[in-house]
Amino acid sequence: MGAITKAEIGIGAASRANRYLDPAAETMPRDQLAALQLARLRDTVRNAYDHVPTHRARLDAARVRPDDLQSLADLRRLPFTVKSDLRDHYPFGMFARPCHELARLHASSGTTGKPTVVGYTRQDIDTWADLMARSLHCAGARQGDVVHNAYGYGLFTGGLGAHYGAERLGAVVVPMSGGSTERQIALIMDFRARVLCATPSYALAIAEVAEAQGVDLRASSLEIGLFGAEPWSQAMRGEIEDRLGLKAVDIYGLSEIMGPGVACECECRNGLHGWEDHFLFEVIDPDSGHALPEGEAGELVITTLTKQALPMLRYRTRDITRLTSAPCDCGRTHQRILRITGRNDDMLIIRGVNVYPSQIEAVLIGRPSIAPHYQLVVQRQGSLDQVSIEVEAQPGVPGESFEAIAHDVAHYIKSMIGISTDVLVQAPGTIPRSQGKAVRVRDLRPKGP
Ligand code: DLL
Repeated sequence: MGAITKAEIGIGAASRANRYLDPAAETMPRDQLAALQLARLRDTVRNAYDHVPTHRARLDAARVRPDDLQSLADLRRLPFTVKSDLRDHYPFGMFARPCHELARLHASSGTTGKPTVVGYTRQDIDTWADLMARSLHCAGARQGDVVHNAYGYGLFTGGLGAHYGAERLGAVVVPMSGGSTERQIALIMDFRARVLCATPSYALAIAEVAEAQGVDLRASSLEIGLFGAEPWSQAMRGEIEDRLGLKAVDIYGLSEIMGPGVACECECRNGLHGWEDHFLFEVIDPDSGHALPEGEAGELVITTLTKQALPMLRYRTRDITRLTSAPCDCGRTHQRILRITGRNDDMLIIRGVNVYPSQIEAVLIGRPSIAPHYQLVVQRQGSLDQVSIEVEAQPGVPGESFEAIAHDVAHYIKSMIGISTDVLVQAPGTIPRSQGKAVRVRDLRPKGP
């Protein structure tokens, strides 16, 4: 097959010019947006109060009735919801609709105990498809594009979420799922995909396999990647863009709230627009639970505004980020969530210093002789946590130099983040590659109190 230039891929120039998929919603003046949010918040609280006993009991305890909400500031009177609420009421106890009225269930396999189950009515699926289409469009995908979807299909929301959104956009979906990386590469080339949907770690695994096969994906039809489902650093973005020759766009979501498409970057790539006509976003201090002023880093809390089956009141995501409502050059009026630096659960406290894996990633990527694959191994030595970092040498780097590289990396981490770590440099290919969410931390500390 002859080489195709990116300009030859069949997308109408006219449709490229359409910046917004839903201009009225995406550029809604903020006062109108606030009025819409308040009306929808009242409906959501009513739905939760009338149909979910746990919400009703908590709202009663907080002395809040659905009709009491006078302004959006009253949001702070609502009780929080946490992940364990879903587990404690497994499988359907937090649903506001009986199971037979649902169209779909998804679930995430928790590391401990019962999975978290989420449900959707037909209308919820429809809204999700709209928001995912909006996100894809916001990232630069257009009607007629071939969208290669390497998010896992099944109970994980990534695969079907991106699938329905791409179909709603009018794109041509390749429902690939994760795995069979060689085949993925062949199909990206043969079907001339313009858009790749994958976790950032799997995108890198695709790049690596392509390079080993002698396939230059940088010269392929790929132009845009929608990467999310796990934290990734700006350095990782650069690495992926260099090796895949595309524009890497950050997309965020979580199954408890909907799935992918809760927020997405636009062409400015300076934070992810959170779709405020369907969700309310807050950032709180994770210890005190108090709302933080805009711009301060804390735990992201999300309230759904249109979900029927699983209304969520002030859901504590455990994701750490900041919000800004400063105007964006793209013209969208929706707030931006800045890059998620990590999850509260992933935060390591190393000799008193709080560290997220993504901070270490940002330091590792781009170091000479080091490949962008790593794992942090946490162990307990006496009463102290000890972190060792396993990294891989780039192919072709001689084994004799591993120790010197390790020394250099440890020194660099110490100077950039301020923590002392043991670094172990291993041969290329040693660290397991992900086909979905990468496992960055191996926690070998004893479990329990
Ligand atoms: O990961 C949904 C998704 C699929 C998002 C595909 C984006 C793309 P869960 O499996 O429920 O849902 O995991 C949600 O993943 O709370 C974050 O900790 C993390 N996460 C998701 N997107 C990002 C992102 C999907 N862009 C959890 N950056 C969330 C950092 C992310 N972390």
